[in-house]
Amino acid sequence: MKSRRAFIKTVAAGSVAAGTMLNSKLLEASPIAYGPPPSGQPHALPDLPYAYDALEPYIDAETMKLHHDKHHQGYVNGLNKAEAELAKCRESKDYSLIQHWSRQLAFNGGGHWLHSMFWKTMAPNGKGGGGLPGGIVAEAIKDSFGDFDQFAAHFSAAAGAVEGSGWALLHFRYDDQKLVIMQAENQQKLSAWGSVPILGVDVWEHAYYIKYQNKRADYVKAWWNVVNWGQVEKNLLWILNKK
Ligand code: MN3
Repeated sequence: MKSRRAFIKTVAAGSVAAGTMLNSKLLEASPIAYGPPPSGQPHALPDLPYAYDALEPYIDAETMKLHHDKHHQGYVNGLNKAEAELAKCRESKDYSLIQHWSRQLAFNGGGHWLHSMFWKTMAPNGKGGGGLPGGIVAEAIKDSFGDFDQFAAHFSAAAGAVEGSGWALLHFRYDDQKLVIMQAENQQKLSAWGSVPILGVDVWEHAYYIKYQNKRADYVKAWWNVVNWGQVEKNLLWILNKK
């Protein structure tokens, strides 16, 4: 029988090996959001995959610049700060602010992940953006919602009805292999475990107010013209291949 000390040593060595494997083999390949930061580096703002004005006239350049450069950067900074503060908690064994930093981790981590996905699942209209999904995404939508029009009406309604700031999200749910539409308040509340988003629309006012003012429904209607269904398919295929 192993001594307690030897057991701890074995478990610790296993943890290191597992961490290395996760970093290099699994997370790096994820196409959905941002992928892992370079080893030991803080989280970083990903580049937009197109110019600020590329989604005009549906989403204006000024909104895109502020949204990406200021808002998304803010979530990246907040996530790095939360992780640094949680590391300090572990070092000092002072957990008096654990609730605050745990909340910051969820809010800013959610913001960084969702925005990274959001930029990638849009593309200029006619150049990867808009139209209808094909292939496995079309099949999955039919299987889960009946047809595309029913899916789109449901999704738009969910986006329009988010209270305050948040998102409408299309998730893949692992256990029954269905697509489900959920809302998220802020960046992190109201979605269920066991599923992962493959598409989302940001309905915080910062996402549309300059061009659309209070007309969120008009913004969501315009957003369909820039949805990058090819990226949504990549997201879904990646999940299915990782099962
Ligand atoms: Mn936003």
